[in-house]
Formats: sequence, structure tokens, C-alpha cells
Amino acid sequence: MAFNSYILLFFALVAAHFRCGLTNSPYSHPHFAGNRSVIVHLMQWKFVDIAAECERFLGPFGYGGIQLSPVNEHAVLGNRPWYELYQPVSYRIISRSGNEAEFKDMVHRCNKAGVRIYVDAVLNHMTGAQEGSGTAGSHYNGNSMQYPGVPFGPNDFHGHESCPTSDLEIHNYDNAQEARNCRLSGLRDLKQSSEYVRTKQAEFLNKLIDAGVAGFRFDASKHMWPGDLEAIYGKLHSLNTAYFPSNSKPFVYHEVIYYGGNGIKSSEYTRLGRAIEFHYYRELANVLRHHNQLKWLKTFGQNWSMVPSDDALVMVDSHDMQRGHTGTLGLNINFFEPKLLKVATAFMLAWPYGVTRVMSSYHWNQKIQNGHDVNDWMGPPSDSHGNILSVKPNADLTCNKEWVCEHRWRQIHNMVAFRNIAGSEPVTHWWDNGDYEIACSRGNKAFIALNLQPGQTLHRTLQTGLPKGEYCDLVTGNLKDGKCTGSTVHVDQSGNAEITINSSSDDDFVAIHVHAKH
Ligand code: QV4
Ligand code: CA
Repeated sequence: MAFNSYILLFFALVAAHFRCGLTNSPYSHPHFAGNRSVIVHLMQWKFVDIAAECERFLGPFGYGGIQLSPVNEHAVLGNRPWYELYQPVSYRIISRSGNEAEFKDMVHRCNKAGVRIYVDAVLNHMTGAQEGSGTAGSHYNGNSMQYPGVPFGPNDFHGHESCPTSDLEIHNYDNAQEARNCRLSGLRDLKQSSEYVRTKQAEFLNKLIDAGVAGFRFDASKHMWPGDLEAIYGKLHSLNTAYFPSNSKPFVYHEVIYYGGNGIKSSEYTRLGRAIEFHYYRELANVLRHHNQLKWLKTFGQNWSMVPSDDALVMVDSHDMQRGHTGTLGLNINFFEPKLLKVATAFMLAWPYGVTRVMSSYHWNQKIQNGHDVNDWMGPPSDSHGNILSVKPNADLTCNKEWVCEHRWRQIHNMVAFRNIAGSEPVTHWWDNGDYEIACSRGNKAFIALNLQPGQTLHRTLQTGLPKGEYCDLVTGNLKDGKCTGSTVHVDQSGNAEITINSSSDDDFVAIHVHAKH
């Protein structure tokens, strides 16, 4: 190689290094298989059901990965509320969803089906103030801070030496010392500056990594010091080479609830992986509830005080939000308002920002009193012994009445395909009516139009950017054996199509892509 070539190579390597170093962290890659791009949170599903779902639905329908509910031993509370999951008792893999053997079988079968597994890891704390037995039978005492199943004892927890509040509770979430060294709702706060605590937590994460998971949601990241997390990362294995290229780092996305201001910022965590961008769901809900015009979404993303796209994980709904444990009931969008959830999810999946996550819920009887859901504690569908019921999908893809399975709704799974096909194509041919009607293309791969103008029908010729042909509208139907079961959109020679959407019909958007052309 000539000297000049060496110089060029040197500069190319330096440039590549800076690109990786400056944009996103090695922990921000979700390791999806192929062009897959969407995560679904299957809240409290049994591991055996998840394995079957990977093979019969998620794999074939193009989902990229699953967020599990916490998998380690947790407290067993009286009426079995869902939130007992967020009170760890040990790091043994036994939860209400299944045991370690079932977990491993699920991870293997999902990876084989092209679907990645991400575990919700609760590392900030152990249980609340009660005493009892966990899901693996380990005894614990939250009052004396004894967790023999790990084992952890009182010296492994923050106390008055590091937490500045007199009752050891967090009162000011904006004060880093307090938010990270005091207790979140009374939950015993682990001293992650301790080498022993770090080692135990890394052992747990490594057990999951070795089983083949692709990464983690880090619960309550805001309440853990970035430096402590970094030290734990330093002890982690690379992902299992049976499924991933060698030296792959786990994907990590951090739960940091940040809406601006001087408190703990999402950007403190983006060198350690992605941040769940909470501005996203809130701004989108504001728009879809007519507090802000749809046309403004043209710049949705970093311009809206969000972290860069490559640092973000986004959602419309979450297990906390649908119960009002985060955000505000009445603003948050979820399956209790299916039409709104469909259009919100459609926009999210059509829009090139962040890694996207779809919520898949179970039913409970929501009962709102004074802005709160008094039934927000209700656990998953279960029998009289507390065993979680299986999910038994119907032939039309919907689920039995206990499980909502939003991820199986036609409008949602078809938009998952839309996102996979749109890939990294840019937004083109943006059109809006200056108010609540918008449309855009993703290069020459896909096109979407939304009409949220109250009482108005959108009826006009729009540029789709797509090749000439007959396209099946994925919102009203599917392409089956070369025939569209819903309405068809005709795209002419120059890429134009006549689009009609009545905002008061069940479906207030139209979406087409090049793989559903007939
Ligand atoms: C109660 C009182 C406290 C008191 C304590 C005394 O409310 O004031 O100090 O008793 O011991 C449950 C109960 C809660 C109870 C607590 C301890 O609901 O009333 O405190 O247990 O016994 C979930 C639920 C919580 C639940 C927790 C543990 O949402 O209600 O608490 O699990 O079972 C902030 C954080 C963010 C957090 C969000 C909810 O920054 O990190 O609040 N989100 C994540 C999870 C969430 C989970 C936790 C964190 C905790 O997404 O689901 O909380 O792991 O914004
Ligand atoms: Ca903490």
C-alpha cells in the first residue's frame, strides 16, 4: 500500500471511531434479526406461551423482540398485584411466568424464530418493608433488610450515611443524591457502589446473557448512578455466540422519566445505551387529543427536546402508563381507547425515530375515581390457585378475552411490517392541510395518510412516492392469495393516488407499502 493510502486509511479509521464514539453507545444496538424493528412488551405472559407466540406469530409477522416482565424471584403479595414483580427477593430465575428451564427453552425458541428477548432488570432495590417468602420460596425480611436468597444483608443497602432525607424516602426526584441513594416508595435501596453488590448483579445479568438474551430494560435507571452501572457493565459477558456475532454487547434501555428541567436528564444515560424517551408519548398524546395540531409532527424528534433518534426507545403506552403510575390517566393512550391507540401506534411505527416498543396487555376492570384507577393493582388473569392463565389465540388472530394482544390487531401488526419495509428510508412527500390532516412517504417503499380533522372527510390526490400499481390498504384489510380483503389504493404512473379518509370512521388512516401490491 502506498504511503498516501496509509494516511487515508488512518483518517478513515479516526473518523469511524469518532462517529461511533459520538453518536451512540455500544449498548444501544438492539441486535434485531434481518430488517425487524419492533419490540413488544408481553406483560406477565407465561414463558411457555411466549415460546409458542414466537413460533406461531411474532416470528412470521416480523416482530423484532420481546420485553419480558421481570424474571427473577420476587415478593408474593396478598392479592397478587402485578407490581409484586418489581420487588426482587433473589436473582434466581423463578417468577409467576415460569422457571429457569422454561425461560431457557423460550429464549432458544424465540431466537430460532428470529425474535430477540430483553429482560426487565430490577437492580435498584429489593422489596418494600414487609416480610415473607418469594416466588422461589426464599424467605426475606424487608424490615431488617435480610435477603438470604442472594444473600444481601443490611450493609448492602443505602442508609443515613448516603441518603440525606430523615425517613430515607425520596421526596425530591430532581436531587441526584436523594433520588439515587434514598428509597423509591419504600423499596430497599441497594448500595451499588459496593463491589459485592455489583458482583451479584453482574452474575445475574451474565446468567441471562449466557442463556441467549439480547439485552435489558433497566428499571428505575434514574435512581442508579451512571458510574455504578458502568462498573457493572465492565463485568458483563458478550452476547451468546450461538445467536449473535462475537463481541456483541447487550442492548440496554434505561427507564429515566425526564420531561425537561434541571433534574436528572436522559442524556446522562445515553453513553450507557438508549433512554426511554418520555417526551415522545406525551407530545404524541397531546397531538392526538387535539391539544396540538397534527401538522407539527413534521419535525417530530430531536427538535422537540428529545434525545437523538439513535439514543431513544419510544412507546405510546406502557405497563405503568395504562395504570396511571406514570403520566396522566385521560392523556395516556391505551387499549381502553382502541381507535386512538391504533392511530397513535400507526404514526409511531411509520415515523423514523428511535427503537419502537408496542404494549401487549391483559384486561382488568378499570375503575376511575378522582383521576385514579382504584383497580390499578390487579394482576394477570389467573386461576383460583394464582396460576397465570394461558393465552389461547383465535383463528382470526385475536386473543381470548383475558388477554388484549394489541400486537395481534391487524392495524398494528400490519404497521410493524410497514416499519420493517420502510427501513432507513427518509420521510418524503410530506403533505398537510395546515391542521389535522397529514400524509407522507418513506422513500419509495411505503406511504401513510392520517385524518384527525373532526367531522371531515379527507378526499384528495396525494403523491405517494410509490411505483404504479394496486395497493392493499393495510388498515382495512390484508393481501391474501393475491386479493385484498380491504380497500385498494390505486397509484398512477406518476405516483399519485386518490385518498379518502373519513375521520369519524373506525379507521382514520390509510397505509400502504410495496410488499402489499397486487
Ligand atoms: C408504599 C407507600 C410508600 C411507603 C411504602 C412503605 O406508597 O410511600 O414508603 O409503602 O413501605 C408498591 C406500592 C407502593 C408501596 C411500595 C413499597 O404500589 O404503594 O409503597 O410497593 O411497598 C411498581 C409500581 C409501584 C410499586 C412498585 C413495587 O408502580 O406502585 O410500589 O412496583 O412493587 C418513578 C420512578 C420510576 C418508576 C415509576 C413508577 O422514577 O422508576 O415511579 N417506574 C419503575 C417501574 C414500575 C415499578 C418501579 C419502577 C419500581 O416501571 O412499574 O413500580 O421497581 O417515576
Ligand atoms: Ca438507588
